[in-house]
Amino acid sequence: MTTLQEYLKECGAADSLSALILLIAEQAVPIREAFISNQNYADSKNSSGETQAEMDTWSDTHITNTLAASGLVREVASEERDEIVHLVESAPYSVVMDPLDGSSLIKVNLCVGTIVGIYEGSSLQAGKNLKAAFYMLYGPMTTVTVSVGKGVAIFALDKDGVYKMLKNNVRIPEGNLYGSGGIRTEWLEKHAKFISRIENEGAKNRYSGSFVADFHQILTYGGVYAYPPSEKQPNGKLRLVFEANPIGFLAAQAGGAISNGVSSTLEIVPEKIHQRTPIYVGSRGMISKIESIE
Ligand code: AFP
Repeated sequence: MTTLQEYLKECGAADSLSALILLIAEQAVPIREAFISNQNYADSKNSSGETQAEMDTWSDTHITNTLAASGLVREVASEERDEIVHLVESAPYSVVMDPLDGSSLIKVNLCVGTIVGIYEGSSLQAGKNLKAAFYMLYGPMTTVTVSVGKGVAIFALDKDGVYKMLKNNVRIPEGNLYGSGGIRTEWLEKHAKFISRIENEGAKNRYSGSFVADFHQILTYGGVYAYPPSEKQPNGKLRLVFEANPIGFLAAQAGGAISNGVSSTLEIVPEKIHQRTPIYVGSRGMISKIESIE
């Protein structure tokens, strides 16, 4: 079975990029071990004003320290920090990350993950410029879903600590699942129309509260994950840099798409690190439908 390391080589990824991906992917082991002693919320808020879980700050510190020691990273932009962390100025890569996505689900032992994007140069670039994007999922298995611009592949961590390929050339089927964030009574007309249209066409609702896990389901079965805008949150809840861009890159590499409801978020050059965006990500048919509604 092809290992993650072999796959990256076959894709022609630069040795330094492969080393960085493997280094971050290896951190799934200590992150998983830390769940048991970091079950609670911390007394802190992140830059978006959300209460941080102990695992948010633990994973953020752990991965940032690991990146600092690697010598491969120029900047780290993390959902859990106000500012970009500047490391080695001459280093080739910048890392954007949500170190622990879906952290409200830790207490209930549902699936959460780590989302990562890697750019050459600085961290505030359009998502279409990503050199690599991947996420680790801490579910029944520990998996890595990765793209270095040559399609998408999924690997599972075995008992010897090696990521072995589960699936190559992953394609998002058109599918019929949807998961939408926000409160139904606060949905704007466009989003409400979209959801009722796809429900009338037979779409079934599945939403957990962990973007990365919900996206993985859409990647596998097809459909759409949405976090829409509302009057109170005109840009929705999710973040362009840490969440939309890496996941959108993976979706596009799997034949799907990401949109803010009007056009692709992968084209947007971020103006600030914690910029939010409405998100619709999934199969191409679903994304065309939301974009076609006035
Ligand atoms: P964090 O756990 O990293 O704060 O992210 C949670 C999240 O951004 C995303 O993973 C979920 O899909 C979404 O928020 C859930 O939001 P609601 O609780 O409003 O449904």
